[in-house]
Amino acid sequence: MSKAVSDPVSNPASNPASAPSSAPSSDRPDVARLTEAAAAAEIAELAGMIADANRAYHGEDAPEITDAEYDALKRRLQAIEARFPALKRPDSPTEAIGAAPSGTFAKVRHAVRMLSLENAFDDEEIAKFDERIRLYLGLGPEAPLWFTAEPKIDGLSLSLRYEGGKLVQAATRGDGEIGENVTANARTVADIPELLTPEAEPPAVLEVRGEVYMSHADFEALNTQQAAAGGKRFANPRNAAAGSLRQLDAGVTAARPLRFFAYAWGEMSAPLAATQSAAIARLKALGFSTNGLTERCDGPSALLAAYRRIEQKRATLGYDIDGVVYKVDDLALQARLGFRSTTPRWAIAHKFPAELAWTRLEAIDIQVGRTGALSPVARLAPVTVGGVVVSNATLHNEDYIAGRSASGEAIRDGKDLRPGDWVQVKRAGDVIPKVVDVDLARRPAGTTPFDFPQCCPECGSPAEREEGDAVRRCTGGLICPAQAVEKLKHFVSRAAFDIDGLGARQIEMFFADPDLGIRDPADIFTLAARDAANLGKLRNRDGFGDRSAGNLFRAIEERRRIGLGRLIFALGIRHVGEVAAQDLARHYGSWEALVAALDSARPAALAHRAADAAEAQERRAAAAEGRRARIAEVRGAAIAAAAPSPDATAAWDDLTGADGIGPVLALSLSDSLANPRERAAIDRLTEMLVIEPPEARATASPVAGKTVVFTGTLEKMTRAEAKARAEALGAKVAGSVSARTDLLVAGPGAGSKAREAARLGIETIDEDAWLRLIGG
Ligand code: D41
Repeated sequence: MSKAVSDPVSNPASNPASAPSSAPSSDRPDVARLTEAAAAAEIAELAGMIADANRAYHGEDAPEITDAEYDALKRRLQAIEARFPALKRPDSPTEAIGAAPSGTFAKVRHAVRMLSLENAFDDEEIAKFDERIRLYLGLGPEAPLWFTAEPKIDGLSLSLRYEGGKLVQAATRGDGEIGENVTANARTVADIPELLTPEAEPPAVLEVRGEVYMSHADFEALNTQQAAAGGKRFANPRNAAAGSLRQLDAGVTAARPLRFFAYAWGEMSAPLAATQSAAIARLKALGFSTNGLTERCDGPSALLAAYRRIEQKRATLGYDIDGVVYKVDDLALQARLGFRSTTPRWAIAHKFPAELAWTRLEAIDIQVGRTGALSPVARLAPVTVGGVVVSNATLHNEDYIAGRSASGEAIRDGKDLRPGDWVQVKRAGDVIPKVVDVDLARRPAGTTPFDFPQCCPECGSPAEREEGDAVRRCTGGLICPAQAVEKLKHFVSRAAFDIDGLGARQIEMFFADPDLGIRDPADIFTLAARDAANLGKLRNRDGFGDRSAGNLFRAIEERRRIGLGRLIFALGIRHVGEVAAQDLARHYGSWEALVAALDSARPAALAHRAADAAEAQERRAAAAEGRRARIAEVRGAAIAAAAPSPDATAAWDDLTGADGIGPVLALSLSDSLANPRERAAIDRLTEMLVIEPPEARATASPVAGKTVVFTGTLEKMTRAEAKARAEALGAKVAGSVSARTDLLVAGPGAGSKAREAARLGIETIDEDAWLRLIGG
């Protein structure tokens, strides 16, 4: 097909009837003659063809239809929607203003992870930031410690890779590890140089990181233009920048006035400089825009002064900023400080205060989440807060609505919230807006306090609150459709199974369609087989064509092989986040070992649950009687009464002793695997998977997997730094010496621990030997 197709809407008979099925067919009836049923069928078909075309455009395979054909498909869909507005789907491709559905760009693994920033909201947190760094580095309060302060641009971060001074790749941040390849689009941004300035001697490999943003003036002009063309307006410059960068058609990005500030770097074949400020100057020399308001500051008071100066200029900058970023200037110190799981210890974002607005609370809706939590949501009369129209806000939980905290203290001076009230809404940066105050003087007559539901609004099961939990939860488990669908969404999410083409939207559609039989995760892996056997046909529904169905089946097939940590996280068990899931994976090494340990530990888990209940009761009794609670005694008695076997106790102790695993998480995990319905669903799933063992952390290091104890005085680094570095190299750091200790690092003044190590025959070295061992 090379011939352009004339507009099938205005001239339906102009195209010969030889077009393949993937092209806009010519023999479609005049829109004016369509029955409603025929229109509904055709809308689904056209949406499927457009979705297929979008995927083909971005997959390996070349586009199968021409641009003109693609436009014709869209125009016909628009024409049908115009005649039958009631049939228009909220996710219609005619509504997409740019933001391509995620998953249509190729994925890119960042050579060096893109970290996030810790946030601070007040001056005190900045003083603590400085203190923490001094403590970690072992610097006294008087030792010089320089920082940089720079505006925090409210855009989206981008990583640009240069090889031999030439731009070879641009990737969005994504989850920090994997982003999307937007190279063609980035090349159209004027501030992004195609070639680095040769005179500045660019390193052979250099990844430059920074923020893509849009100025206020360009944003206004774009919205005026969008409105004139009948398109949707963007809510703010940030959304406009994101939507423009993530265009499938780089030609569209080129027409959007995007800008870029460079502020950091990833992989490099040679260091840029010795300090943050010099590195930024070097980036400028290499051809990048850098922010001219960046300053060097010698401590917290200078940082706060810089913050005030930047805040003063905020309104006249001409682009959005949402705070000031502080970074340790000396790059050698940055390297020593390193990072926690996702944020560097050497940087912090000092955010500007949140924006506030008053509006009417129209209704309180209850949403049911993955773990059954009933979350109240405020439906608001739309109001602009800090440049964004807000119509929903979180109300946290039932106590928050009632005007008291879980421990009974007053919130908002005890004022409750009722539908019809005038409420104050707060929006801080990118966080979800909150309702923070209510004006009782404007409360309409005849209102009553909000009656928080005692039953799940989705499945009718009782909704209960556990001891000490502010949240009321649906007890329906997987019989609750809301929990089931949220669990499925979590299961396919990016940090879990991350199945291409199967996102939250598709899960909603599949779940709503009983014929497809997607109820729990295992059903995803039987979808292709059932489709082949004509049981749950995916094709010709929900916008899926033959090709897109095939692509989805392939993407699902690719995920049959899954890492143990991802699998554990994907199960969506309460309290088991990404980090804990990886910790569990490393601790047990295999799915079978984890399950066997949990089964074995179950009686001890139940004993601890009984002990928790006894402890809570004892605390209440003690408070009432004005005496001290006998917690250890009561717990001991409860556990003795349950009498778990020594094996069960050992399995439980091993679980709760694992890195990062506490008793709350352990109980939640134990409950999930002991629940017959959940266990059956999990067993059915795991039988269909190939579960890969976790990679040992930093296996190349000589201390990986070793248990190390530090004792005595360390002279070259603080205890915190020693522990963090050892852990970064894959070692476990323990507080006391036992038979499981592999190595004792003893400084001057080492006492009982050194003697215990000698008695057990454990290798003992001094700090210098330790530094030689870990290579510095
Ligand atoms: O202007 C910004 N938005 C900005 C973001 C900045 N000036 N500096 C940043 N520095 C970092 C580190 C310290 C991690 C290199 C950042 C960000 N990160 C960042 N932006 C979004 C996530 C992280």
